[in-house]
Amino acid sequence: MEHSESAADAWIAPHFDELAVLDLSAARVTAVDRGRYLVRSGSAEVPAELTGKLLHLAESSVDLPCVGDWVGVRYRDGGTQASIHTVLPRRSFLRRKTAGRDIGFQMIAANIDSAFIVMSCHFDFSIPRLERYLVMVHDGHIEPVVLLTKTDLVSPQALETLIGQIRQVGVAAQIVCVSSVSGEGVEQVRSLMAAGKTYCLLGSSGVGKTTLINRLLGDGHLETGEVSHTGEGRHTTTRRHLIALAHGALLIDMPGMRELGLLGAGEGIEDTFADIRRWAGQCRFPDCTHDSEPGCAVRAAIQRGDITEAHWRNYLKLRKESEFHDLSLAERRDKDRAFGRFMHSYRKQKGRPGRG
Ligand SMILES: Nc1nc2c(ncn2[C@@H]2O[C@H](COP(=O)(O)OP(=O)(O)OP(=O)(O)O)[C@@H](O)[C@H]2O)c(=O)[nH]1
Ligand SMILES: [Mg+2]
Ligand SMILES: [Zn+2]
Repeated sequence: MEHSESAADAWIAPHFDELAVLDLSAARVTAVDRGRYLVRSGSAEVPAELTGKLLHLAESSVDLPCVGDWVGVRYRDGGTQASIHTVLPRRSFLRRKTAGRDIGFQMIAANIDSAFIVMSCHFDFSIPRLERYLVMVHDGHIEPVVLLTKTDLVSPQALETLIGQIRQVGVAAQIVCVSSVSGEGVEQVRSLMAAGKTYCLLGSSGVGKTTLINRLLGDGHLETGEVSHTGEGRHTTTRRHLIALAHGALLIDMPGMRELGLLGAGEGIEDTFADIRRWAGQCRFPDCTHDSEPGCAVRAAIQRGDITEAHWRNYLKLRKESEFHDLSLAERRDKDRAFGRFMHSYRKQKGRPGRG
């Protein structure tokens, strides 16, 4: 069976044998665009569509393939088309609450080893937003790395201050400073990416994600905004795409996310705010609400300046938001209805002549 035989893929290998029994081949989803897919096995990338059975068995959109998924496919038309029969288990994932009034989750990408959280040190720098991305990444069992881009637009002292602000909120992840204009840090980013492993770039629109990928590719074949000297860019990336770099690492470019919803799991929050959890463990009362109890270690830490007030407020905010989004039964029914509408439009689109 054809697949890249690197150690990074070892976890998925047993599933390939299961596929072989079903006479299916393993492939990786490299792009998803409104119900249309691209899958790759080896170096060939072909269009693919879902089988009716997979659609029928899916209980929510979370069960459908997303970028980075390993899937079981059957090729047809001389290998120029594929049908996706099954989605293999995910080792890690990025997901968010679906936008709008429908309650549920949207899978953004799967099977990512490490996520680069990209923030421009010029116009986009925001600690609360960084914390939000960190929660999402931790929740999906992915290792975060922070990339500070457009360093050519700030002084070295200003950059030091920004790094200090990140460290102050207890972020232990590696921080890499990059400028796609001067080239600073680009080779460092490349050296962090191992052959056969999968990475993604997460961050607001215009922070320079695609520009960096083009630097890494060395040929600029992905479209970006016009080069601008103010650092504000125009938005161009409209879909997620898994790209193979020359040295064998895989990288997913993402459109900037406008609405970054949270999920109903506290795990990512507890990991991201580990410093607060540490202090909370030292409060006199185990059920301390860190409000007005005596012997509260959290409030003491804030007073001493070990935790900033803003860091604490953002923790409370994100925790409240995640509790709020835990699905009640009634909400789940709404979600199922929303999924039904999605399936309806998907089937209609699939049935349209001249498509897929
Ligand atoms: N000064 C400076 N400008 C940069 C740098 N990197 C990117 N830019 C500019 O920033 C703008 C946006 O860059 P993109 O790479 O398209 O940003 P993106 O993060 O891919 O944006 P979306 O695709 O919308 O999510 C463009 O005008 C780039 O030329 C940098 O290191 N320094
Ligand atoms: Mg882009
Ligand atoms: Zn307390």
